[in-house]
Amino acid sequence: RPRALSGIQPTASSFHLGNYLGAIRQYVAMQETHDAFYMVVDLHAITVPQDPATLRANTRLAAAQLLAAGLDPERCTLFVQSHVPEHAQLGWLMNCITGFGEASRMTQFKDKSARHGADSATVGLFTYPILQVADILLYQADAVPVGEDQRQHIELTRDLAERFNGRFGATFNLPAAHIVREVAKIYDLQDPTAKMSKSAATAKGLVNLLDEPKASAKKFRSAVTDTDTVIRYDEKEKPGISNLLRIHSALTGTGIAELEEQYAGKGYGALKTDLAEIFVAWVTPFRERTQEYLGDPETLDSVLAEGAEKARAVAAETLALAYDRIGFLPAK
Ligand code: AQP
Repeated sequence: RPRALSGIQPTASSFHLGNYLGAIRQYVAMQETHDAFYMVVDLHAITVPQDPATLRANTRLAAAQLLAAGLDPERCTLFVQSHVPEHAQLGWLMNCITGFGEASRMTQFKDKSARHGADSATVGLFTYPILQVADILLYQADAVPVGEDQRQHIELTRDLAERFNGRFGATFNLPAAHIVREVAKIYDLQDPTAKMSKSAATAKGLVNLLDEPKASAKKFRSAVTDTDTVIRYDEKEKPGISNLLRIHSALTGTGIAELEEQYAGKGYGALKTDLAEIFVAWVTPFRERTQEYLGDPETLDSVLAEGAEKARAVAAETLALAYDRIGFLPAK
């Protein structure tokens, strides 16, 4: 089986619909086709300030949501990044083969540092894509399921793997991004030209999975659309309607063309109301399952401990090979 690897940050009190459709759904599907490794990336979370108690709680919460979404510890390896020290260790090697200019071209750093203020952005935030490179290469991953915003980081991963292999001999597998076009970028419900994101301009545009479903339904019903009345997929002219159609299609499995037919002659209100109901029907059991996993932290922690053990076995082997290739003297 090919290998898959991905990670998600424990930086919020809930995942949002963009995280779910863009990434987590693919994690679940790839359990069937790949030898899959998924992690809660707490090392990445601390690239921006975190309150320790909140970070710890959000890490368990992230794991509970991943299980509630359908990850099965029997069919994938689920773990917490800091439980596998090889990530930070290989991260250092990757830092040492990355050009400063190359790292400076990462657009996410530009966006995020602008948001936090250039002077208060940390060096960790600057080098986080390089740690992500190590995350992926440690598992010799073939496929990395992510949203569109991560494409540049997967390209960096391939560049650095090729560079290392070229300098020191074949060490790392070259991975490819696994991006599902239709859900690669879910947009903010209030600003359908901006990515749905936890740092959204207004809370009204962000659909959090653990929010009260009634509140999320209201957000769908008041989604920003256009002044036309025809329900038609057109990303340029109708970004709001196109976003709603894509979400509808992803949650129901109905093709976009079929949806256009289904809503022919109906108003925007019908689409919004239906979508609100579809979302509530999906999210209600998801929230219940998350609470069940959270209610049993001992089981949750032992799932994560077993995952870390399985992950370490693979990571340690790759790190040992990379240490040898780069010329480190073996410890006796
Ligand atoms: N809007 C989105 N559409 C599709 N995929 C998305 N992802 C995030 N937003 C969307 C994907 O979710 C995965 C986990 O992302 P992360 O843990 O790195 O979270 P993030 O990117 O920090 O999430 P936000 O909300 O976008 O955070 P900020 O506001 O800090 O930028 C990734 O695979 C990501 O592509």
